[in-house]
Amino acid sequence: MSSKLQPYLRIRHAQAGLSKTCHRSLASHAAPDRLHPQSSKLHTVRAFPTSALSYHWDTLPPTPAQLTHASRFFKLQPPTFLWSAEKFKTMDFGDSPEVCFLGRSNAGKSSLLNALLCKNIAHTSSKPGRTRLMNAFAVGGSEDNGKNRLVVLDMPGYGKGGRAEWGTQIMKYLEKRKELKGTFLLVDAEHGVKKSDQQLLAMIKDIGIPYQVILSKADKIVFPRSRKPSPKALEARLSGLRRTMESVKEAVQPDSEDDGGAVGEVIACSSEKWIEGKRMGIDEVRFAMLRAANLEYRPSIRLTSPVEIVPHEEISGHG
Ligand SMILES: Nc1nc2c(ncn2[C@@H]2O[C@H](COP(=O)(O)OP(=O)(O)OP(=O)(O)O)[C@@H](O)[C@H]2O)c(=O)[nH]1
Ligand SMILES: [Mg+2]
Repeated sequence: MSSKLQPYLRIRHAQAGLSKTCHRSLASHAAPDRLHPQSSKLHTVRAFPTSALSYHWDTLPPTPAQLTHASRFFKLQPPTFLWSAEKFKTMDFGDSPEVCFLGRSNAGKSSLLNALLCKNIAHTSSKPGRTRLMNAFAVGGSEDNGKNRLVVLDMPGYGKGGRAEWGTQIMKYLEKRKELKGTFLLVDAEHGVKKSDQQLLAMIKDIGIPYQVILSKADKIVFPRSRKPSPKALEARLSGLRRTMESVKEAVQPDSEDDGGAVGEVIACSSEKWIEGKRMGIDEVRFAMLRAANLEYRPSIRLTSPVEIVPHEEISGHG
């Protein structure tokens, strides 16, 4: 073989293989989605570009395998209600990873939680101020030692319908809770980031905890009427959604140096609208929650025998 074509590195006796390492064992089947599209009055839309529902400026979008794993994680075991607390000091002790949902009253936090957990477990209302306590739910079952795999908190909202005392307790939680791995700030896609959201973002940045914005009720932008839109109308609506996502980036992380805990992506979702058998953006939010808690599926390449690095001289016969 011509020495010019010789590789500089040669792998001897190595059989490279892909091994999929799951962080959690999964049964071969997922529990059926209890809130199935058939119960929804809205239509299913075909050939929808789901990648348009998120904007990643600093992260990689999840792979199909990661989305499947996230979906199964949430469906494998039924979620359970753990506790409600009015004040930070009355919260139950926790040693499981936690993520929480924050946002203005009526932003859709409790509805999103129900969609993520496939169960109407959190109270919702068309009137702002429905959730008055900090409510914790366990997702994904428990470890062998009985520890919950993931705990999700639904919080009272701020802004119209909210109360100052709720804000005080939420801030205490954000500042002091050791198990908090990620904060998801829900922003209504129709209204965008409001002043009260900006104030909360400034406080979260100050505390230095990881956070990410989720655009809720994206169906209202993309499918304002339940009818299937024409391709042109759909394109215009997705462009509108993209502009909203770009404005979120500006509010969250105007330049990539200024991260302060920001996860460099925005996900748009809907708790009500189904596309091709899935709720809009829900698996993507599930993945983001697992990633915050270090529970996401990470495929890894495993070499079954060690790699030997051979010097160039030895390969070309000059050694
Ligand atoms: N179209 C649409 N409506 C939604 C969606 N999510 C929630 N809603 C509606 O928005 C209203 C408020 O929803 P909630 O989930 O109670 O909002 P919340 O943020 O928990 O509100 P508070 O508990 O008051 O802070 C309800 O009427 C929901 O039906 C969505 O994805 N699409
Ligand atoms: Mg609520």
